[in-house]
Amino acid sequence: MKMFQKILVANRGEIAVRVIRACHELGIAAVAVFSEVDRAALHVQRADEAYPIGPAPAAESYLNIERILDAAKKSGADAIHPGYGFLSENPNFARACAKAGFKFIGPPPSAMEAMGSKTRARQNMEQAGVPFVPGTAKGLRSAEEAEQLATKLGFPVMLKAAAGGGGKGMRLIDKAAELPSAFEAARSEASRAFGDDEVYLEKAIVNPRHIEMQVLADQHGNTVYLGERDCSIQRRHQKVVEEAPSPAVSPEMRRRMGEIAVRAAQAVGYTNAGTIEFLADEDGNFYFLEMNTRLQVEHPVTELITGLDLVQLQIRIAAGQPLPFRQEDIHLRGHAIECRVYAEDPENNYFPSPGQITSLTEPSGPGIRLDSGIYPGWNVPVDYDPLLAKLIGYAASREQAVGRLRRALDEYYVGGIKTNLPLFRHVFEDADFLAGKANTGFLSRFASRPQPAPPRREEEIAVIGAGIFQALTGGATSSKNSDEPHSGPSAWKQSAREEALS
Ligand code: MV4
Repeated sequence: MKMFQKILVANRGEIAVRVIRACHELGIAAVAVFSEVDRAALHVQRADEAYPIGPAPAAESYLNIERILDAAKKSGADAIHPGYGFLSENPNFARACAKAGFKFIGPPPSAMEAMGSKTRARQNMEQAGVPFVPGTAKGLRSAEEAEQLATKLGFPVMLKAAAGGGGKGMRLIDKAAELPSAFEAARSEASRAFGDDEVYLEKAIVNPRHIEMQVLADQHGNTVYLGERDCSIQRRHQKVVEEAPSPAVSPEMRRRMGEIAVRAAQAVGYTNAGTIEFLADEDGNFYFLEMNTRLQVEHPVTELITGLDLVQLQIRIAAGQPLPFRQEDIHLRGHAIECRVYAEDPENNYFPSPGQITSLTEPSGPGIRLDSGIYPGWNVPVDYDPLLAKLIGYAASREQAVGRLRRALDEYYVGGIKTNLPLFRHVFEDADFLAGKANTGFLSRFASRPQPAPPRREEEIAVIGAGIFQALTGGATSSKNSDEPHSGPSAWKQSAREEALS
């Protein structure tokens, strides 16, 4: 199989940098595309060549198939990697790439479509013998039908949009009386949001965990699973902390879940990297939720515990190479936890906090990986998802991985904009999290509890301390006798700490 010479990365931010790195490690040239506000972005700097694709709005740039293909033609790329988000799960884009002569690094468009509608996915899973949440595999025709089925299923039930996903168009219904209005509302919302008013019912799983299984399939009929990720710590359906392996999955459950995920992928002729999402209840039962037909944000935690490079494997698979291992060759080792660092203000309802990064200190050292898309001076645009970087801690045990992340968070400083870094410091002190008991309700319970003030940055402590020292001593230099042994933090630093923590 001939390996690609040049790959265009149809994305931006940290994932574009990630894919460019994989290309360079394989000796493949990388082409970046950028919108006007991304002209100076890190992924543009890291690529071998870069092409403008339009103004800031995604619809006129990163979602513009024609402009991306124009850039691919100009660059002479052989293949296109979509990253995640944007066009990564768009079958028309995958088809347009192939039609224009570029290999799309991802699944066949038919597999995307088989999993794109949640009811079609459920029908496919039913045929494949994959357990899915009890409910209707087809859309509901009327509120009356919804009421009959809901009564049969037993309340509470979940009303969901077939074209939805990620929690959009979903409603929890506790009793029959709520159904007629909820049914009409869900249909009109689905029609507005997705242009498809099909809605269906599921038995509601109370306090579920979101556990997803990574699968990898080549073009020669080999499909393997690479272990699960626990993504239960989410805020408004946005994942915040992900980890592998899941504290709630035993080796036996992993094997069962993995084999079912492989069956699900094979049922739709899947190739390349994909993820089967499950809901797990408190009794260890798990149910197919949906399939993500793309590489996911949280792929690094799987890479760290398997020792595999998923992006390089995606490229090899797209180039026609067979998987270089079998299922029995895959062994999980250690524990990895990922923090998604967002440009959001925790003290203002996590609203996006765009703007210029005036200073940046990034963590490193043992067991720390940082997939970052920013640099000092970068102006975080308001036009896109506010993900800045992913901070991942890896160690032999979950406890050690948490300890590494606590240390790395103390080293991490982003000046000029607000970030959600303080949130992780609190999560990694929480008893339920430390006990591995976090389910999808964790963050909402967590948010309702009073949080200690965020620790101040050394820099801020130093400035405060200097001011206090100046006030206390009228500006004299340290009165310490230079040959006295240093006895702990200096007075001004200590007083600054006391002031900062008051
Ligand atoms: C559910 C559920 C409980 N029961 N379905 C949310 C987004 C989408 N992936 C499916 N989701 C859910 N579906 C049934 N039958 C609870 C959720 C859910 C959830 C799932 C995974 C991760 C976070 C979540 C947060 C709220 C609700």
